[in-house]
Formats: sequence, structure tokens, C-alpha cells
Amino acid sequence: MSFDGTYDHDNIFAKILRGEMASVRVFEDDHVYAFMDVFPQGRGHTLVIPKHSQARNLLEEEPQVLSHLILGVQRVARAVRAALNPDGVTIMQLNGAPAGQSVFHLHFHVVPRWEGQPMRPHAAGQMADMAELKALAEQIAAKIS
Ligand code: DGP
Repeated sequence: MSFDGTYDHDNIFAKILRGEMASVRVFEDDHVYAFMDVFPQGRGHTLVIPKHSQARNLLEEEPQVLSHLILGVQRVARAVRAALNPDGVTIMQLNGAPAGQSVFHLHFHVVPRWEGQPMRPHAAGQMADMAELKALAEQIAAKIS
């Protein structure tokens, strides 16, 4: 997938938004949807996506959508901190395959970090245990304010 191109309505996150694919929900409002990453780079890795968007990446997004999205990212990052007490939080957003992007619906990664624990590889490895993801999602959701 190149940096340029057209939005694929059948990308994984579009399917999740339409309810055609399962996801472990953390939070949603009228503008954003947050859910657990199934290939977590750290415990509690959460994704935040715009609900009404056909932007493949940050550069294509409308300012209005972006402003709701970044506020959603901050809200989720605060909840992640309150729920899991990490030493830091990495906020990541990748644009284009050469930058590491693998799903082409704009999204932000919220990855809790602990001292001395390197981030696991991106979009790789074994899928996370669903029961564990659900438990983490509940913990984070309980701290959304
Ligand atoms: P990026 O490479 O920045 O486009 O991130 C895509 C992320 O999506 C990556 O961390 C792995 C994750 N991911 C891939 N497939 C699925 C899926 O089916 N469900 C969920 N929840 N996450 C997925």
C-alpha cells in the first residue's frame, strides 16, 4: 500500500465500525471508537479511530474530525494511565506502508509503557488472549471520564 491511494471500505477497521468484525470495545462517542489492539505492543495497547472518516492517514483527515479524534486519544490515554498506572504512554500514528502502517483507516495507538520494558514488535506475534483483552478493556473503560 502506497502513501497515496483511495480509501478501501473493506479495511479491517471499517468492518469493525460496521460491526462486521468483532472487536473489544473500550469507549465510543459520536465521533470516535476505541478498542483493544489484538497484536498489543504492550499491556493495555488501545487503538482510537474516527467513526465518520474516509481518511487513510493523518495527512488526509479533515480538521474537524481530527480535533474530535485527538481529544478522544487524550481521553483514552488518561483512562489508560488511571487504570494501569504505567510509567509513561507512547502515542503512535503511522502513515504509509514504509512508515509501518498496516491498516489504512486513520488511527492512533495508545501504548502504556513501564520502566525497563521495551515495546513489543509492531503488528506482529501471536494474537492476544481475548479474555485478557476484555479484562483490560473493562479496567480502562471504568476510568474514562
Ligand atoms: P498500523 O500498523 O499503524 O496500521 O496499526 C494497525 C494495528 O492494528 C496493529 O497494531 C495491529 C492491529 N490490528 C490488526 N488487525 C486487527 C484486528 O483485526 N483487530 C484489532 N483490534 N486490531 C488489529
